[in-house]
Parts: sequence; C-alpha cells; structure tokens
Amino acid sequence: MKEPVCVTVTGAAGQISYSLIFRIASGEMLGLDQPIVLKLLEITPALGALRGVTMELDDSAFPLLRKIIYTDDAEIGFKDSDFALLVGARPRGKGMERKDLLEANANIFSVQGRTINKVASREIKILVVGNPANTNALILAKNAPDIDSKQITAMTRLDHNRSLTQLAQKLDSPITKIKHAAIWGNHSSTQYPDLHHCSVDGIPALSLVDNEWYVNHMIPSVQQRGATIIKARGSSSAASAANAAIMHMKDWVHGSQDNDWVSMGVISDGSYEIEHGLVYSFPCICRDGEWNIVKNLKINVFSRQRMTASELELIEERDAVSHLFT
Ligand code: NAX
Repeated sequence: MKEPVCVTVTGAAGQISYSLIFRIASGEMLGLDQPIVLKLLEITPALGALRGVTMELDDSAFPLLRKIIYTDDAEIGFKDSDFALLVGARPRGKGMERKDLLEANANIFSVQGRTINKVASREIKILVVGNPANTNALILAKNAPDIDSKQITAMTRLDHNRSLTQLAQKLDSPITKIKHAAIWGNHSSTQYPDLHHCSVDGIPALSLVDNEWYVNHMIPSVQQRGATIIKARGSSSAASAANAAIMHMKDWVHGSQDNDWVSMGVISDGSYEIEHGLVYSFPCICRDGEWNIVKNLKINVFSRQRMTASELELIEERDAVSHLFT
C-alpha cells in the first residue's frame, strides 16, 4: 500500500459532490492501492448538511478512506492537499447569465488561489469544476503564483463525453470505437465540439455523418446540453459532471486510455494561435502524470471561426475579472 494522499473537494455538500466524493473514496479516481485523506470544504451554513455526508461516508466503510476532515476554513481544507477538485460555486439557475455567474464566483476563486498558494502541496493537481470553470481556473492560477500553472486545469470533459455519446448514438457505435474527438474553447455555449480529426473504428467520423447533422444538430446540442438538462430535471447536471471529474483526474494521473485524446481546459501556451495565458480547452494526451496539448492539427476555416469565437468570449471574461489578478 502507498502512503495516503490528501484530496480536497470544495462545495462538498452540493449535488455534484454527493456523487463525486463517494467515487473518490472508493478508489475509482486514484486507484485501488491509494489510501486517501479526504478534506471537505464548505461555507458555514452548509456544514450541517456536510456532516450528514461524512456520516454516510463513515457508513460506507471504504477501505481506502483513512480520514475525513470537514471544515469551513480554507486553510485547513487545502493544507498539504495533493489533489483539489474545486466544485464549490454558485450553480447556474434558470435564466441566469454567465456574466452573473462570473461576478458571483470570481471572489471565491481568488481567495482559494491565495490559500492554495500558501498551504497546499507544491505538486498539487487542481481541477476547477465550478462555473465559469475556465475563467475561475485562470483567477486561481493568477492568485497562486508559486504553483506551476500546468497544475491548474478546468473541466471540459463532460462536454467531451457528451460529444462521444452524440456520435455513438447517431452511428449506433460503441463509445470505445470513437477516437480523437475534441472540445475547443470555453465550457459554455461557445465551445466547439470538433469532429474533423475524429474517427470511428478507423473511419473518419465526418465521412459517416452528413454535414447538416454535424453543424445544425450535434454542435448545438452539445453546446446547449447543460441548459437542456436544467430544463428537464430542474437543476444542473450532477452525476455526469462527477463522472467527468473522475475521468479527468484519473487520466491525468494514470494516462489517457489507449493514448486517445481527452479535452481539458489548460493554460494556453499559444498553440493554435490561441491567446497565451487563457484557460482554453484543447485536445490533450496525458502521460506520466502530465498533460500535453495535441500539436500540429490542421485547422480549417470552419474550425478556426468557432475556435476564435470561444477565445473572444474567454478574453472578455478575463478582462472582466482582471482586477482580481495579483
Ligand atoms: P450546488 O449548489 O449543489 O453545490 C455547490 C456547493 O458549493 C454548495 O453546497 C455551496 O454551499 C458550496 N459553496 C459555495 N461557495 C463555496 C465556497 N466559497 N467554498 C466552498 N464551498 C462553497 O451546485 P452543483 O450542482 O454541485 O454545481 C457546482 C458547480 O459546478 C456550479 O458552479 C456548476 O455550474 C458547475 N458545473 C460545472 C460543469 C462543468 O462541466 N465544468 C458541469 C456541471 C455543473 O454545471
């Protein structure tokens, strides 16, 4: 057995965490040989509900779960943290614009960035789930200057998974036959689900579906899927978001399955002429605990327009919160 690692989850009494925490504790994220100390962070009014979650964790008797600490003190929550899943945020409700979310959440992530910078492990791997995830991750990175910005990522894996399933259902194909799907840009309705490099059982995906379906059905339905789910169930995606967070971290730590691509919001190094320093979703391959952007893909005019539209939205978001950069 390995030495225990410390995993912090924020927003731990929320609906995504209710699925996420139990899967982390079971070993699904870091492996069945990795003992875990769970640190659960919430705001003060949610501590009672969080206590209930910890009682359920106790009652699950997870063999890998060495200790549970629950708190409303960020310094305790992030102390020596090796992995942090930042879910805590105000979720998007019916009719709420991203700009409202941006304002409500920017402060949370600047404070958490400074705290992580002060007390977390220098090797920490961070996934930002709370929306607007890309820009929250950017604020965090700007406020945690001693943490390598390659260790701070935002979640677009749910969008990636949604693309895979749309295509699999259209072609009646197993998900496992689909390779090299990609989400570019922001986790928002400007995101660009790209099938130009994608294959299904070795055959180019776009030769198997008609362009009309791809452009007018698949792209908008992936872009709007979050809103569609809110409309149907009255609250935002939870179990599927938790699943995507587990897959994101698992692949980052253990490597992408079969060297396939995964989509991750990461700090742009200027690849594909995307503005340096934005947190932008790129197709990545994970290996040896690191992610790398897939390079040298041909980008046609159709793709470029969509990639740029999402980049412009991220620039606008960044400019709206730049007063919180230290
Ligand atoms: P919930 O409202 O159920 O839970 C959020 C929890 O965060 C609450 O319990 C709240 O008390 C807590 N919280 C608020 N401020 C906090 C702080 N400063 N420190 C610690 N905890 C804090 O929302 P839930 O449905 O779990 O969604 C969480 C976030 O994920 C939302 O921002 C949501 O928009 C976002 N999502 C992101 C997705 C992605 O793909 N990146 C998809 C799913 C989801 O929409």
